[in-house]
Amino acid sequence: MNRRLLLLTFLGLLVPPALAHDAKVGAITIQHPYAPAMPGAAKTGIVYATIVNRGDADRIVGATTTAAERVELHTTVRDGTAMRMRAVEAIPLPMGGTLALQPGQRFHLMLINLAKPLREGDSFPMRLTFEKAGAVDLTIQVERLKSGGNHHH
Ligand SMILES: [Cu+2]
Repeated sequence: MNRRLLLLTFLGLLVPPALAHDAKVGAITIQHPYAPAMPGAAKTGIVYATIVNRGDADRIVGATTTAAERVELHTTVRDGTAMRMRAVEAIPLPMGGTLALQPGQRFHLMLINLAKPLREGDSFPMRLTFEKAGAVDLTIQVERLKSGGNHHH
């Protein structure tokens, strides 16, 4: 490999756009973190991502962002015929497993009291903290949610 190609690789310029959005900390890869665009003046938002863990079990123990007053770790629980969200202290990440923080799945990240509405095309920073792997800084892209998502708020 010549020096120029090596340099480009190092700078990440050869990484396909779809992969450039991922973040890594230790054995954990955070794939495509995004927030659905919200209609009107919604004061809450959601952050989704797929988290792939090639190491030991870990837990998400917190998240912060400048885009909202606080971030809660949410689980969705069935309550009779309704689905309700509840804040939890941590979201478990199985050893060598994948955690889908996605519409219709068990866990997601909730943005409480947004600084401004989430509009398609915007992005904002978020720091996600794992109990063992530590903190990782993400860029969350605001995207229009694909059909099929039916998260209730
Ligand atoms: Cu929620």
